[in-house]
Amino acid sequence: MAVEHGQRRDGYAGDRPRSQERQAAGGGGAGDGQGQPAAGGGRAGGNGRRGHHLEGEARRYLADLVTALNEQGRTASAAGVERLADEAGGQAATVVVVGEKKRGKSSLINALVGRPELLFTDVDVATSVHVVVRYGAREHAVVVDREHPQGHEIPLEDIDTYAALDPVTQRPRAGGVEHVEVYLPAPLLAGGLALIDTPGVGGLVAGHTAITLATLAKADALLFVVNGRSELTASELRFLTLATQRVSTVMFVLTQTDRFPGWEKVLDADRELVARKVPDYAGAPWFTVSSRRKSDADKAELAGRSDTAARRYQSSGFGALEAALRDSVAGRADAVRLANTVRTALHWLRLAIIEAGNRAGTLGGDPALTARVRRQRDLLADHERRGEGWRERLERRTRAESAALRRHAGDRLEELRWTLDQRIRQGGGELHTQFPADVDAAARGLLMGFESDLRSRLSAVATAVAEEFGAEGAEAVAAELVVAVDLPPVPRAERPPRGLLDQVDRASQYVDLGTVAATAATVLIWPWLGPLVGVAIVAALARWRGRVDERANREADLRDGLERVLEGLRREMLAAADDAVARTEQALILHVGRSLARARHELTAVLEDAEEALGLEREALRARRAAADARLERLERLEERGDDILGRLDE
Ligand SMILES: Nc1nc2c(ncn2[C@@H]2O[C@H](COP(=O)(O)OP(=O)(O)OP(=O)(O)O)[C@@H](O)[C@H]2O)c(=O)[nH]1
Ligand SMILES: [Mg+2]
Repeated sequence: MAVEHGQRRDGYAGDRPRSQERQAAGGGGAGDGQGQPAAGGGRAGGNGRRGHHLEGEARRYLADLVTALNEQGRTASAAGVERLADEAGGQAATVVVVGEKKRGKSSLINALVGRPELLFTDVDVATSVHVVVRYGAREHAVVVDREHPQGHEIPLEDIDTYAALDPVTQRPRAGGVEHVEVYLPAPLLAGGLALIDTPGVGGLVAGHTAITLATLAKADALLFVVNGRSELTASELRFLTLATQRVSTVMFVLTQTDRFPGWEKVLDADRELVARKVPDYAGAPWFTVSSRRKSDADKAELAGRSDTAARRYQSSGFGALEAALRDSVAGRADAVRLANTVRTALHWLRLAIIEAGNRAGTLGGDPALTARVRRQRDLLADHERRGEGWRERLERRTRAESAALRRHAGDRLEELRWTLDQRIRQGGGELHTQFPADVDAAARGLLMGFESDLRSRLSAVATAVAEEFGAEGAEAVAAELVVAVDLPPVPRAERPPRGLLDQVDRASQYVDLGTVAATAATVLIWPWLGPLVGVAIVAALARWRGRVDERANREADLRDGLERVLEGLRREMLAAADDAVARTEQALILHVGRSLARARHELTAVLEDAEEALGLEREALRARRAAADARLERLERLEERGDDILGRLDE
């Protein structure tokens, strides 16, 4: 949704009726929001989300599909569809809010959720860790720290104790905090959004920026916050350049328009800078807002002064921004997730149709069918004979991925060395006290990014293996990869620690990988990746931090400490990668073997049906044939319905 500078108008798009929408008196919003319906309200189902307009239809469809699959005796597939439907509903689109220190990120989030006091915004108190703000029917906050990797609850008023820098020492008020999660029943969040507040880009330079970038790679959109005082800085532009490799949906928000009268000039300069320095984002929309006015509107609304509230809201510029978040981000992510779910469910349905067709054909005593089934059995036998062959191919592929991962780890470590080295060169009074925290956060960010890369590469390997069989007609292998996730031999992590990345979920991740098997692969390999950013790393970082702390007196000591941290990181990353690759390879071998056996079992059953059919009376055969045909027709009608929903979701 591109917003043209110069077309300033605004629509009241909050909780109030459309009749209160008005053209802006000027100055406030730069957007095209035209009074979209409110995002508020809850949906039955407990998570408070309102979801995509086709969600109800898609869910009814999936429920019918589950019934049909169960009737057909395909209970594992039915359970798979149910699980996918559950997962598709609960995920919010994630928006990461980024910007230089003190631009107004936290104030913007407060204004978006209608809670001016939620995140602290004192002039001299900066955000120190990532804060995820998401929907929750019950208001509460959770801190994830070194002592509580599963999180512990705190009152909302205490958020600043865990997520703020001490204004005097410029160090975090509480040590060891990984991130904070805040749950609120705010209408915008109920519409399917989660917002992540981040420490300023120019603050703890390398550290938090690395974490923010890792988060971005899994997020649905980046909201980049600037203010009306000054143009984009070099570090902001550098961040944006790095961001282009990770997220394609970006929205720029110029805030504090009530405070800086010269904001229009700054806006022009910023747009020009982005076009020149970060051309990938040249077409991204800009919104101009005042969080102060939005909060004032909320206060007036609470006091029952609706007209004043509507006026202030309009001049705040939030109408356009909220509409864009709801439609372009939350709505789009919902559509992608629903489409993925329906697409995967359709794949299972098609397997059921093949089976139903086979059975109906068998009951007709069709000799061609018997021959075809025999051929399929031969094909599977052939697969098994060539077992050694595919294993070798799999090994070659995993070796290539290992090598790519090593290169990737090396590149990222070099990038980190460069940034931390710059930090040492910059010097400054607080360098020695801040450096360990910088290194700590940077290392965590690096590992998060590495984990993402590892996961998507291994998913790609699993997909390729499944497709190898799919291509030769044994689609069951791909489906079995999914179904097999439920079977016992797959080791599952006890309860993986609650990492920041788990809070972020990108709707398009399945789409990138394409097929049903990718879904399977993502689920399959997850259990081994949990510990990567978990306990072992946290403990190792604590050790390294201790060492850096001890001797951080001279620049040479800082560099010395840094080198040791980088070396430790390299070792940990490579070991984790080798382990995950080896386990994935083993799992694939196991699952493909099992899938082949199961597919053979099914085909044998069809053959037995065929043999039995030959011995049956003609009359009895006709009745069974009619029932089988009716079942097949029902399934085919379901397929048409699914294709139709998919077509509308993809529009
Ligand atoms: N007048 C006015 N002041 C604002 C507005 N938005 C933010 N501020 C003020 O600007 C200052 C910085 O706002 P924050 O929201 O803390 O900024 P931030 O980007 O989260 O800062 P860091 O967490 O330190 O990076 C605070 O004093 C806010 O009260 C606005 O729209 N209008
Ligand atoms: Mg802040």
